[in-house]
Amino acid sequence: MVLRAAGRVLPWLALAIPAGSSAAPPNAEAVPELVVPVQALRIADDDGARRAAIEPAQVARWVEYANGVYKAAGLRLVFDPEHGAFDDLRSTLINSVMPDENATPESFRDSAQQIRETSAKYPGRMVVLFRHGAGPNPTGNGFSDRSSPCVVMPGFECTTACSRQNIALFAHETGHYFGLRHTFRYRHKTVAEAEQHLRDLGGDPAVFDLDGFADTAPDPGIDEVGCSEVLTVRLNGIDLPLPRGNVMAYLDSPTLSISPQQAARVRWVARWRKDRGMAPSNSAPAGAGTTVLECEDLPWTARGLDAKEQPMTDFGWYVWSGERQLLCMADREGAQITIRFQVQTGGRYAVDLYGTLAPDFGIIKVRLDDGLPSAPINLYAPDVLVSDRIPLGDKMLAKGEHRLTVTVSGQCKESAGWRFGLDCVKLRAQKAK
Ligand SMILES: [Ca+2]
Ligand SMILES: [Ca+2]
Ligand SMILES: [Zn+2]
Repeated sequence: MVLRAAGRVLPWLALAIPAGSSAAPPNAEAVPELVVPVQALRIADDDGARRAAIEPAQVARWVEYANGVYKAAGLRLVFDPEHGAFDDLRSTLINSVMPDENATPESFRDSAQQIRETSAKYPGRMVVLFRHGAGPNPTGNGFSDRSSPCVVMPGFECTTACSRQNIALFAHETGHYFGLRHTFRYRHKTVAEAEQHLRDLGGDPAVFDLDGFADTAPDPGIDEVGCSEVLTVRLNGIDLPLPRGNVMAYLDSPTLSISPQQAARVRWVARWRKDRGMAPSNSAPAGAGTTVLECEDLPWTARGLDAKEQPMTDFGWYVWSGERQLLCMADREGAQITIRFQVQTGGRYAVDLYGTLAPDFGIIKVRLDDGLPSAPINLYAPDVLVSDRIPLGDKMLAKGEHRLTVTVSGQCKESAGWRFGLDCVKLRAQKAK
């Protein structure tokens, strides 16, 4: 018996073959609209061969379908090929990128870098890369993730679900891009396989839940019922309703939608993306004259908290600087940490802090040397995300040692804790005035 851990956190690489077709249900509640422009790029190899089989009208159909699904989140994607939103790009590297469960940050490095550089050319837009795939035959799958700078898609007619063109694929990948996980944690071929696995896991169907949302049923992820109309499966005598009709399941349905909790998450992550140019990152390449100080590598002293270096590759690849942060495990207001760093060349610098947002993170204030504390910085997010650039202002920094003191100053009502994460500080040398 092979159990494929499809829900394993593989940032960027949430493989998707969802089923479904037709229109989405009407919007129930009125929420202020979040408008996101889509930038489509049709990829071919460096020599122009193996061009992805996608036309602007097909992108428009995928976008229209996704808009039906995400109307419940107040999200509207706008695709305007008449004004540059559809472009061609030659890159064998991007054209060949495929999700692979054996992928590692190292094996993905070159593709990730080129994908991020490409996406960065379209700030404020949701970049969608249509590529051919790794082999001579076109791929049918797509992928994205909340930490990804873009959505990666196949050609329109190259992807099928339940023997039909997969009109829901883009809506599904858009869900990943805006922070949604699958409804299932594992994939099973048959009901019997899921039954056995559930027994092995102790019998509580809650183990099948991946997304943490109470309003999406814990999905046993059974392939053999995907293209059926089965609404409930019985596992070890327990009747499990399937989340058929949910865009983040792999279950065929004439209509697809999102739950209220999914809608709230999409909205939150869409806001987070929009506020940061759509592709937030703590690890964008530093230009000349910029010094990157990794917080996890600097000496520190603390009062009222302990801190440790934390690898961040479980939460996203190539978005945290150095792929690690300094996790500060504060459990109360007033706890603080002081990080010391050296300035090699005295002068005026724009000082930027890059940190982490998480469900149990608090509100911090940051002080450089003996200066005034910053305005409160809220590090809460419903999922683990990068902060992107937090400007601390222009400062005169003399050659020698300096201190950055971070104090917990509060907690927003949604947060489950007082912790915080510091990724890096970037010092951008400013011209003398
Ligand atoms: Ca759930
Ligand atoms: Ca770091
Ligand atoms: Zn997926």
